[in-house]
Amino acid sequence: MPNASAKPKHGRRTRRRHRPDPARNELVSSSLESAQQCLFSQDYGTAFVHYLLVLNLAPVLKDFAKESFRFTLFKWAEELDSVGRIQDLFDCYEQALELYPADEVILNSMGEHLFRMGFRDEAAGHFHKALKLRPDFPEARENFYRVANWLVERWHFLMLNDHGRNRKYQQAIQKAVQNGCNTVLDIGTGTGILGMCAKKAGAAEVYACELSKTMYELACEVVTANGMDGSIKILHMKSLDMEVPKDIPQRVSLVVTETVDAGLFGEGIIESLIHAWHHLLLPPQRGENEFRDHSATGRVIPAGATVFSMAVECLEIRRHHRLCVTEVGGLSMAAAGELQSPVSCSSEPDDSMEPYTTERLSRLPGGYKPLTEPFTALNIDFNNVQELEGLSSREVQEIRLPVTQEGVLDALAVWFQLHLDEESSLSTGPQEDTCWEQAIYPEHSFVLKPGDELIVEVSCRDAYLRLCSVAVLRDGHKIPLDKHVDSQYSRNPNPEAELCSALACLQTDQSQTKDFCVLECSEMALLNNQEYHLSFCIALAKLISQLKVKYQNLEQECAFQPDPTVSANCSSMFYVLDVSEGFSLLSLIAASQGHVKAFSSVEKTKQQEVLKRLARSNNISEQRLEFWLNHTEDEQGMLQRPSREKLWSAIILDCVETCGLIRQKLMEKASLARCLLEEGGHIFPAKIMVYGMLVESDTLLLESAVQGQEPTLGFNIAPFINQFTVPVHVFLDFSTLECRHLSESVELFVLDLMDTNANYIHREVKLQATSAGRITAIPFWYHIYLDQEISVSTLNQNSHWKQAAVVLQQPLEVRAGEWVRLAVKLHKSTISISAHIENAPGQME
Ligand code: 44T
Repeated sequence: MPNASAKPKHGRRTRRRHRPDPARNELVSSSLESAQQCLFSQDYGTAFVHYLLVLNLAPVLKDFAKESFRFTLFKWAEELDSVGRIQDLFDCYEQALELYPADEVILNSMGEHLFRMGFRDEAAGHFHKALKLRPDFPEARENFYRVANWLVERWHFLMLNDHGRNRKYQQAIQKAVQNGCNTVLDIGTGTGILGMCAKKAGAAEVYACELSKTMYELACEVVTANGMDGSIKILHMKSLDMEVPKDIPQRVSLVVTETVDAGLFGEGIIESLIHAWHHLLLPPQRGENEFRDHSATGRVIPAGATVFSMAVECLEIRRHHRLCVTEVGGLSMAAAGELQSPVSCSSEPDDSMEPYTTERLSRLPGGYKPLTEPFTALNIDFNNVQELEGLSSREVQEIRLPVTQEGVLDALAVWFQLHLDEESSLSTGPQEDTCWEQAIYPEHSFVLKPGDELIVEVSCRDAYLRLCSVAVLRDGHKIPLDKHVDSQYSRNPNPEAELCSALACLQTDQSQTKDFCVLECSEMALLNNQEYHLSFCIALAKLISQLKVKYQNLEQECAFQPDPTVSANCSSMFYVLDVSEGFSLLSLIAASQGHVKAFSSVEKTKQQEVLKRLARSNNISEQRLEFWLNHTEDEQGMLQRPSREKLWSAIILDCVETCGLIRQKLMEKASLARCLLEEGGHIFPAKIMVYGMLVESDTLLLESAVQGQEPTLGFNIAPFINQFTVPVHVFLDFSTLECRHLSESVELFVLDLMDTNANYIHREVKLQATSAGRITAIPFWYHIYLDQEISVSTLNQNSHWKQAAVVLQQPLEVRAGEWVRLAVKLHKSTISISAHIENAPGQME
């Protein structure tokens, strides 16, 4: 909740039994009239107050006034939101819900506001409630699916489906408990699985803590369903806030935890364990030969970890972290300045930057090339508190690595071995058959040769392991690998850019200030997507030349028709509006065409500066490019008219999200945009064609839900966590997905943005299975048609888009040659698909 006072104020209004009362009736009817009048004159605040009065005085009118009341509430909330009166907004919703506690539309709408304000758990609660009230309410369902991914991250399914990992943890816990560790704390319990293992192994007391509210509630449900609610105490808190005896009665002899991410330390395990050793665990076992009384000493599972790393060349990583091209859509990028992804590889780390991203190396399109052998970057003993404490204050360690293969150093990949105890361990390495991803530390794209030695600095700061290749030893010389690498070594040279930035530093004499512009990884990949920009450039040039012809014809007509209103329309300036989200070069590409004034939606100052620099260096007059979000309070007004006489020649919409889904509200935006076009003007793209294919993929199933009928380690977990299964899987890389294709690709749907009314909302597609198998999913992607001829596929190798897939609830067995009927639905911007075997009506998805 935004704050405590936003809670429903029950009992504020006392309800009395109403007797006929003419004065009251008078008040009700006059208030109702006022409400309707205010609504008509768009004074929503006053209308809302009148409605509250009416409905509180005359509850019989609730059904009658419901629609108008909702409308008033939503409009008033919009206004409150736009002026930042958030508390008032939530108060209004609370009041509305007092009147209509079971109104799924109000609940859903409140959820949407909560979600936008960042209250995801609360939002999810509202969507869930709305959905329970009306399971076929598509808005609430879509919203719930959107938050489900945030609330219960998809890796929970992977981990629970990883039987090897489950069994190893279970055995290690069982052994420890049997050896006498009989009081146990599970830190970050998730679904409660490790805590339940400890209980089942015979531990006398088991405690568990979980900081996520959704996961905590899930753990409570699971533990109850397994008959352990009386014997495991679950706390909704971060372990760092736990105290003895306030939260647990005494110190425990065993802490079990799997609060590790792909980079090992990202979930804060070091800090949690230091705290646990000081406040929650019994003192550690000292000395090897000492008599071991496990109930009087403390220990941790996992006992420790070894972190490995390796230098790799990988184009896929490079294009998400560096500008790899010198020209984009006809523009020279030389003056772009330094563009960085949010993942820093600087030797002086910037705290605001994450040191790594994560990828499953084995699934990267185009693969990767190891340039060194794997090396041990760090060894850590979780049972040694001094060592844990020393980690962050430890000196930076320098490691020298022989380069074994020639290639471009794009990243250091990191994985680890988790030592559960002396005997058993789990590895998250790229070669293993595990569900784990590896941590990726992007580097400077420097060409390494066999015989070189790479110098890597390893340190630990702010609970992150930091790795950075700082220099290369070649022929006895040390070449530093920071930003200003000598371009003779760099495979990804942007020498002009370096010259420009060097010049800029000289001019301002601020050679020390780091001036760079941060772009999201997907924005960087977009910039590197030359095909998309070139297609756009051609399509726009085509449109402009068509419009020019139209104007020339008009001008000729004007010459014979000296009517001032007509000749005013014959001016030869074209207005292009780019409403892409985030960083986009398209406005500048538009402005580079003659006679175009372009409006960009780029908001961040640094990014605007990059566009301005590029405009200057590409000889585009500054007046040709405007950042309309900068100087308009009236967004709508601006959108509507670039100048008094003109409408837009082209409006560029950003139609597909990087994750592979159609952008929300795309069709609404397209309808609006269409009204703002001049005659002959275009929306880019003009249409989108959706393609799909039948596949059998176990990988997708493992990421979607806990599979199989067997209980997980003997516990009943699946039905609970599977409530958070969503039917559409996003951020998929179809080119590397382990799957069997069971059909050719087929056109599923066409979305016409130039004529949104022409779109169907339901379509049946029949396709023939090319081989026998189990249809588990239907991956889908788009051909984005900029105009009738020019299109870009989101499946292209250099695309910055990923794909999405509908995962069927029940796999569908199919024989080769059999026909499959797909029912494809589009609701707002959400695609849903169900599959049926033709001539077998009983079998349904
Ligand atoms: N993901 C691995 C990271 N927690 C696992 O709230 C591997 C990612 C992954 N609770 C693909 C594959 C994989 N006190 O529910 C979470 C979290 C909770 C705590 C209480 C604390 N100090 C903490 C710290 C974390 O612990 C749970 C598990 S964190 C594991 C992260 C399959 N992508």
